[in-house]
Formats: sequence, structure tokens, C-alpha cells
Amino acid sequence: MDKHLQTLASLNAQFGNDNLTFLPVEDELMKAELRFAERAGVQIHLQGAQVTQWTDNHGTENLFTSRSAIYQTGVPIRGGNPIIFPQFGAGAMPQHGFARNTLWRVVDSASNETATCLVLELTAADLSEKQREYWQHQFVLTLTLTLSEFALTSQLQVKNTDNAPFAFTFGFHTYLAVTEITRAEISGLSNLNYMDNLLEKQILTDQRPVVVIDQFTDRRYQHIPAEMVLTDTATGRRLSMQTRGCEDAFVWNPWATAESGFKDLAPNSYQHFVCIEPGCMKTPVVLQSEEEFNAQQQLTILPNS
Ligand code: TA6
Repeated sequence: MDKHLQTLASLNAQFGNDNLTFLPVEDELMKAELRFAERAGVQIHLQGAQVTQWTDNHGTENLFTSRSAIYQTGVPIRGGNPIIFPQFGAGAMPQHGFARNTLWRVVDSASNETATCLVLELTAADLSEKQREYWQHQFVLTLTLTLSEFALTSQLQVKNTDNAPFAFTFGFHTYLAVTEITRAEISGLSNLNYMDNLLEKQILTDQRPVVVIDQFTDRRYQHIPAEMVLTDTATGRRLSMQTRGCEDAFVWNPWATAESGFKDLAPNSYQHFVCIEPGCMKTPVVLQSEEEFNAQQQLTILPNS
């Protein structure tokens, strides 16, 4: 059997446990279901190592995944927490690079009294011929997902296993669920410069104490702080996003203006999510041969939420 080919049976036999089950999706795709404590859970699609659901131990779903999402080999899933690598946005390769629409491999799992985790990997050997046309470097991408009662941590490691340097941009393209977009507030971004993709990429500054979304928004905030907090004022729920290794963060919402251009977004979906996307987008990360880069996004539901 192809050493890369993992089946539901082999995955459940090798990595399954009381808190981890592998399940089928459409089009021969597969996903993992991680559970913890009474009600915490995460669903991760092996294509893209993409989290599509995160339920905390209150039973609240904190990520948005479109009900019109397409589950097809090679097609990015609209929502959840796509991993964007090695190109954020448009460029020499298709939008947002190959990591989110390529099948990753499961390499480890663990579960103890404090958390349960799953480790997935993507290397140059997993790329198609077409993808190799865009990207000839040898690399190892490792994503470690850790679920506890009220937190979900994504640790991304990029290793340059080539004998020459390469540069990349990346992001955690996180779709955070909100009750109603105009009731959402983002703190931690005031007084930061941001590039506005909708105003000829001008560099502006936002001096409001919190960012509120009241129109089509596509901004790249620069030099982000270690923590941003999303408050859903309709319910009082507060979600902390703590990052490491992330220099910038896009804030995106298509509003009704752009939503109709996305066939995998149902009408009025824009009202129920905001994307806060930490990463390194403005200045590419350069990795020397055998060098490693680590980044982390920790989502935590704050107490009294
Ligand atoms: O959020 C940044 C962004 O690049 C937006 O400009 C918008 O294109 C969004 O990502 C969605 O991109 P996608 O390729 O997933 O449709």
C-alpha cells in the first residue's frame, strides 16, 4: 500500500482512541472527530488539515462553516480554520496556496486528562505534479491541534528540508462565528496601521477602541499584538485569539456586497461570521536550509462568556 495512503480503517486502528474517531465525508474525503470532557469537540478534514467545527465545553459552536461549503477533492472548504501556505492571497500560484486543498497525513495523536491532540503533516511528496510546478522546494509542514475544555490551539511548524533557502507567506484563515455581524467587536487592533484592500491598498489607521464590521471589509492589520479579543455583544461571549510568530492579521467580511460572488456562501451568511486571520502576509518568512519556523494560534473562550 502506498505509504502515503491512509484509509479510515488504518487511521482508526493506528491513531483512534476514546476521544478520536475518523469518519467518511463525501467524495472519499475523510475527517477526524476529536472530543474532550463532556461537550468539547473538533472536526478536522484531512484535506487541508482544516478544522471545520469547534465546540467548547458549554456546547457552543465557535467557528463558522458555510452550509453551502463544497466537499470535493481539491476544493477548499468555505469556513472553519483553513491553513494558508505557502502564499497568502493572489500571486504566482492559485489564491492562498496549496496547503488548504491538499490531503495531509496523520502522524500522531494523544489524549490525557488535560487535553486531546492530533498531529498532521504535509510534505513535498504529497503535492501533485501541477502543484510542484508552482513550488519545487522540499519542506515539512506540521500542524498540531490541541483541544481542551475551552480552548483550541493550532501550532504550525514549517521546516526547510531543502538545500537552499525558500520564502513563504502564511495565515490561519479563521472564520469566527458571531450571532449578528453588527453586534461583533474586535479589540486589540486600535491605533494599528492597516492596508485596506478595498481602498487601493492605502495604509490607514483605526483609532476606534474596538473594530466593528459595518460594511465589506478586507484589511491587513500590521504588527498585531499577542492577543485580540472578539466579543459577541448579543450573547456576551468573548473569544481570545492569542498568537505567536504572526506579524499581521487580515480582518475580512464580504458583506452583502461581495457575498453573492461566492457560490459556497449561502445568502446572508456574511451576518454570521468575521474572519480574523493571523499570519505573516506583508513580509515573507525566509527559511534557510534545515531551518524551522513556528507559529501558533490559540482560541480560548474567556470565563463569564
Ligand atoms: O481574507 C483575505 C482574503 O484574501 C480576502 O481577500 C478574500 O479573498 C478571502 O481571503 C477569501 O478567499 P478565498 O480564496 O478563500 O475565497
